[in-house]
Amino acid sequence: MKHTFFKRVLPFAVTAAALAAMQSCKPKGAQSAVGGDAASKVYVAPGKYDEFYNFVSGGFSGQMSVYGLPSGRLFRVIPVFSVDPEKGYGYSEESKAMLNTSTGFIPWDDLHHIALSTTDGSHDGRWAFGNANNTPRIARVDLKTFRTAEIIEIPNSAGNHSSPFITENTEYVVAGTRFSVPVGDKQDVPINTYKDNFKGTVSFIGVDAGSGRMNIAFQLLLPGVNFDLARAGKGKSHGWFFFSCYNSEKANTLLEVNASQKDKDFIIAINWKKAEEYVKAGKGQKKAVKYAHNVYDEATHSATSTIENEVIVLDPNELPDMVYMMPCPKSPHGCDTDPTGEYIVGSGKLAATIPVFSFTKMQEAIAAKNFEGEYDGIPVLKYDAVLHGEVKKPGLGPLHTEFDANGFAYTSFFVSSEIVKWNVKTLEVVDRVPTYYSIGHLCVPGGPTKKPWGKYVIAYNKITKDRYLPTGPELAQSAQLYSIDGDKMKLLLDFPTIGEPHYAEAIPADLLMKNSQKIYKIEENKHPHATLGDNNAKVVRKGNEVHVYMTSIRSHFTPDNIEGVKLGDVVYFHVTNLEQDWDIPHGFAVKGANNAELLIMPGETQTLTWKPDRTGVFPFYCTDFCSALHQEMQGYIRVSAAGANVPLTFSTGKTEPAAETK
Ligand code: RUQ
Ligand code: CUA
Repeated sequence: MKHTFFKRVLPFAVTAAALAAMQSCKPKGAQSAVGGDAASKVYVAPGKYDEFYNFVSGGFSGQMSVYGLPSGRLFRVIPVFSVDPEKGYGYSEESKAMLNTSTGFIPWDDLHHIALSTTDGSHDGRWAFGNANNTPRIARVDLKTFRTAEIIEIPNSAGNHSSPFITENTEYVVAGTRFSVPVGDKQDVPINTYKDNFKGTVSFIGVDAGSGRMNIAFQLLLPGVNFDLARAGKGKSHGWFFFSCYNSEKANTLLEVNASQKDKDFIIAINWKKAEEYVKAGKGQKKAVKYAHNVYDEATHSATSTIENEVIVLDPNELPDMVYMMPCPKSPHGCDTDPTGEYIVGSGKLAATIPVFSFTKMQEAIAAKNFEGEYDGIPVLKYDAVLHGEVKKPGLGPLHTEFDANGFAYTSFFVSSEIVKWNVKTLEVVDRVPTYYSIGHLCVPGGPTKKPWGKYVIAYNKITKDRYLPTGPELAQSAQLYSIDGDKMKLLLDFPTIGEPHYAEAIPADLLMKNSQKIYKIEENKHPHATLGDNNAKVVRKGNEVHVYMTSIRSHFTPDNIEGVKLGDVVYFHVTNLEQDWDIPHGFAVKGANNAELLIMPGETQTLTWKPDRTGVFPFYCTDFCSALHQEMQGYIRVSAAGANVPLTFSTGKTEPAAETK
């Protein structure tokens, strides 16, 4: 049970039956789930392509993984917030800066949610965003290269959970703080002064329409609650953003009890167009902060990290008509807007119903000032005035909702382990299927967009007890694929996933395939230590640094014999892969190095640093099976004593003895 709220839900599960279901983790009918034609529905014949890419959060692995649907085959793990020895990410000198933060290099984080970029509310296939939950950050992955292109840290935030949801044209990705914290100059305060000193923030991170470059456009200073999830308005509600929050009790201890006192928490509605106006009019306050902004440059194949010092903060207590609160039962997780943008669904983990709010009614209630009061100076709209209606008796522990193109919603139920399909207008439940077990998020391809692609709903489960071969105390994390083509949902496939899958998105394959990058052009390689051709390979000493300008091409390194390195030297292997063929990376590793290998794409340059700690001759080799002579792709580097007078030499294909060695 990886997810913290499991613990929180437990004592409050509404009925005894629910408790029983949770403890056994086994809904009825567990065995009878798969229909006879399921296999053919997920069979992708050898050599054929899948229909969708599924981008799945890797949870506490810190990465994003990419599966094909309907087959469930794993295609790639994209390193984002954690080092990845398979690809050298976080180990190569070029990539280290990607993991820099205001507190230095951090090799790990916890990625919960994915957002695929959209234009006019529909997937455009350009970028995937992910959140770092522990040290607040947002990453942008380039879907041409399936590589992390940028990471920006979020100041005044702690536990960046309510993130990275996006607006209709990817104007902004947002970051809502899970933990409220002391904000401003006074940070060192007693924890039990929470109610006075702790604040929540949400940040709007602008995304440049051309380059994708992120910048923190502004932050809103909000009450000290816990922000959970969010969705942008779309269509008629474009210009608004909706955030679910819990702990409106503002508890600072034993939240499982103390943050579950009130019947209702809130969905916070933010008019971000209004916020933009305030920023333009100079109404925001510039606050001193410190955060890292890391960018990977495709021309130099290198990341740089810049520490930024300022953020613009807007205070809704001083700037009216920007923030409203809608009461929402009880500790809402999901906060989802339907494809039309009219309906906002709050999934309260401890609630017995699913409230569906109407954007039109919300606008009317705001115009009529139909408020039931204030919360920290922010107007609270009357529940009945903004409610479209409630889905009655839907299940236990509603968590997250997605939509198809036909007016139906699909809600995951963590406690009762099921997906429930209901009609968004009439609020009638029309179908339900069990999940195995304890589903968290779910995903309908295009489900959060204006144009759902539909066809499947995928469950991302917390527990797989008895579904897979046992693998010791921890079992595989898992997803399940259901068809939603007909009136009834049908289970088609279980497939294991990496890390803990939280949220995921799926996008039609043809939107990405055609753009996929095959090589880095060697003539465009602007890496300062690139070696553009075998003839330019060399070894250069600079004080106690030895720079090896090395090339790799099937199936040798140039140079492959290096002498004259001395103890106390630091050796930099700058390896340029000269290949210009798709899918021909070379690897590089040297014996005794205290980091991982390099994996160098065609046309790319990457650097491995090595500080030898003893004298001798050390082999290096290519780690990626690149040709029939891959096993021959190797070399030696000799390390002599600090005072030795072995000259610096390098060669490839030379058999005569090197310069004398004393
Ligand atoms: S969440 S179900 Cu942190 Cu959205 Cu996990
Ligand atoms: Cu190059 Cu193996």
